[in-house]
Amino acid sequence: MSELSAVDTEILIVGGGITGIHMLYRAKKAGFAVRLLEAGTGVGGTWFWNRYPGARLDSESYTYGYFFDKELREKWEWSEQFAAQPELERYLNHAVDRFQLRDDITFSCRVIGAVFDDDENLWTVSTDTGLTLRTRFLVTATGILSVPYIPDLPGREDYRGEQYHTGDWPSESPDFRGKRVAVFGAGSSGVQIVPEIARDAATLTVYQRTANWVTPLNNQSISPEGWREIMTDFDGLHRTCQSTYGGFRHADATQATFDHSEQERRDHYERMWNAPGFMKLFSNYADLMVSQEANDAFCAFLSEKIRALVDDPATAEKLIPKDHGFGMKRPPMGAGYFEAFNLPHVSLVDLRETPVVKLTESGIETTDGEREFDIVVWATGFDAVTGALTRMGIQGSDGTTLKDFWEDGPRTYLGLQSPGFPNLFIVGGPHSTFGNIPRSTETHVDFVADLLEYVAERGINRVEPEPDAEEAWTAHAYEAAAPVLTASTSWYVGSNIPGKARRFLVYAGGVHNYREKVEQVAANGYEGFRLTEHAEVVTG
Ligand code: NA7
Repeated sequence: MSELSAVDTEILIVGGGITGIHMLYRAKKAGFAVRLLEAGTGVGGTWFWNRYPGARLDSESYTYGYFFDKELREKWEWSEQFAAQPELERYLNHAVDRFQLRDDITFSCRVIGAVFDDDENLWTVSTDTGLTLRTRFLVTATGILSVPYIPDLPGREDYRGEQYHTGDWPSESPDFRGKRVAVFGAGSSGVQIVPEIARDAATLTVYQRTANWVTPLNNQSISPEGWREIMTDFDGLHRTCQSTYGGFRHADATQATFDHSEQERRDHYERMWNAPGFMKLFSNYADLMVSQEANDAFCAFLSEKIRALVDDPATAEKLIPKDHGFGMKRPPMGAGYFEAFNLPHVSLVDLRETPVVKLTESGIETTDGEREFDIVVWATGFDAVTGALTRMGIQGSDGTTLKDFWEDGPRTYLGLQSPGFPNLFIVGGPHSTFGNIPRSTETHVDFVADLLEYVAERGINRVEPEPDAEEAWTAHAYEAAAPVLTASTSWYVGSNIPGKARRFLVYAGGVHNYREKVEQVAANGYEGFRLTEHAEVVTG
């Protein structure tokens, strides 16, 4: 690769999660001078910070892990269909060591500013350690769920007990034994942590604002025979994941809800209830997410299940969502969530009936009175998708910040670049497909790594999207979301963060279609990107 003067590194990657590590591997293999900056003390990203009890995948482990290296695939034997956080963290550390990437990572180093030099076509990146680096290309792999959000409830600073956010969990996990614990939030994190805390705590009170359609994850350990079967055709498994809407191994549904008789439908729903992970969303009926009537039919079935699982009918009714259908928010999957409410020391506070008045020194006061707690757990989500990027102090070629540029919602070409921010690539950010995240971000990593090799071979030192291409892709991203049934409150649309623009943040066109699209863009000489050698435009 070319020698560049006044540059500390050719490629600087921000974020050492599953995507950043993959990007580092590809960049290093291509021979670039590359460095990765990571805020944590270890690798893992989401799987480093979310180390709360019960944190677990709901994508099948072997379809979530890397496919790019045959030996890595075959030598790492996953113990469960849906691995728990510690196994994921071990796996990512294993990958880093196997490919000798650790020395290329600077840990405990958070990016706080990135300013583009329009004359030199370089980024100057500053960090909270005082380290400043000049780089030709800046690649962010900061994750879509990496900025924890704690609601600004009155009196939070008065509360004297312990408090933790699931997305920023201490390495020394708190001891819940004999403690009075409150949990806020009933998303995936709340649903995973509640049964774990219920096991140990003296009392557990769940503060629920919105009930969620929680379905069983149906996890299992993987037997040696099961593993041999998975190993027989890893390439086929990879192809399957890349050819489905959500990047999973589960076939996309083809039948419509009301093509089946009532009995057939019941049997099908029962199969879905007992199916692993996201099969119950993607292999359900094809009209589940576009027809309200179809969605209502599945929700009626799920409501019956909740009523059967929860002993107290009044509690069961509170746990049944009334304001959105299945899949319209990210559906949590768990084990023993509803059952936890049958335990005598576990109770539910419905914040719609009795809202929080304030936190006090010793607990939480709602309109129903005060309860005292030793520990409060915030499972209250993240400033999702754009949060990490708009906080990074990114300033483009004319001084505009990315935060301002995206004030009314993200604007991107292919989710990868925004005009005015040359040489900045976002891998796994807004307008990126969702579902089985690594299957979505591997497309980004492959595309960006290929593009960087392409430009390096041609002496091109500036890559940015054509404004028309950005406009068309942004419009397309919003159009693709239009037919999909979505809850009005969800991180999908940014509504969980006060003041955030309400825009559909991810790309609803499907992992398979997205991959086809970017392959076509590359085959057409990276159409939509303006590639510049010094001051002169050479292609685009
Ligand atoms: P989520 O899915 O964003 O869930 C956050 C939860 O916190 C949700 O139930 C919220 O209720 C609740 N919340 C937020 N603010 C409040 C206040 N002020 N009071 C009470 N409850 C509140 O985050 P998770 O960490 O569970 O999951 C994030 C992703 O990780 C998940 O989608 C998977 O991809 C993995 P609301 O529904 O907004 O009323």
